[in-house]
Amino acid sequence: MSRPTLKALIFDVDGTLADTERDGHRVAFNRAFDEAGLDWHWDEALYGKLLDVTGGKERMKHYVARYLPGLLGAPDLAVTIEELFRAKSRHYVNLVSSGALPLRPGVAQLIDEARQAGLRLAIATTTAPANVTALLEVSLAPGSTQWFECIGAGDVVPAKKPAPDIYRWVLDQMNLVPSEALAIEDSWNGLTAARGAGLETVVTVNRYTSDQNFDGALQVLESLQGISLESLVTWHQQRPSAAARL
Ligand code: XBP
Ligand code: MG
Repeated sequence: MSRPTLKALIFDVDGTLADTERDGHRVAFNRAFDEAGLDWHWDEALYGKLLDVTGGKERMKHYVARYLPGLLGAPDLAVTIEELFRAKSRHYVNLVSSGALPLRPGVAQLIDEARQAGLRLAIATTTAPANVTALLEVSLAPGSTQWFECIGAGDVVPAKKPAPDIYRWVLDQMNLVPSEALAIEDSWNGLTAARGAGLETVVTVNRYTSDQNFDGALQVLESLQGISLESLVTWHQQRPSAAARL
């Protein structure tokens, strides 16, 4: 039986394309809290713990439940979180637009190589769509949003990573089976989501995720610097599930 060709790369955004968590989302959350007159502050260490929960609204709800349980019964908590989320998203887009969040090393080169080779590109992320567009347009290239055939982002599926739903949604939109694509992720939550959808996954760690468990990843890398498309194709062909079918 012939091995399925790699047809598509599906990229996570936060922590994978850029170090957006520490220098972007965290800063934007804190600006939203300040603006609202709240004394909440998420330092780097606390934010690392909060990253266990994906999704900004979900992360704030988790923070209240874990650290401020007295507020849980407040009748306007859901509204407050929605307002904070809107403010945080505005601050995040402003930060990205100022050029504060460059892509991680090797990302632009790999995307360029994949485009030249005719691979299909997609995004699977839990962050809001406007955040993805801002990062691509400012930190990758103007117009680069169009390079991605499918952008799965935010609340398009209710269950966020580590649930596999966002990857399943992207595969469905692109009419691909999992063996035809490769996911690129940075975290346990992301790896678990991608593997749950049947995708082989290359992990590129960052400071927040380097100690996480990446059992089941095809490769675990420090970054994508110097990683060629040919390497990805080779790893994809050699994946254990492909060997089992030969
Ligand atoms: C990204 C996230 C998101 C961002 C914030 O995870 O967990 O919650 O931190 O995004 P992944 P929003 O890289 O696995 O997609 O505030 O826009 O939800
Ligand atoms: Mg990520």
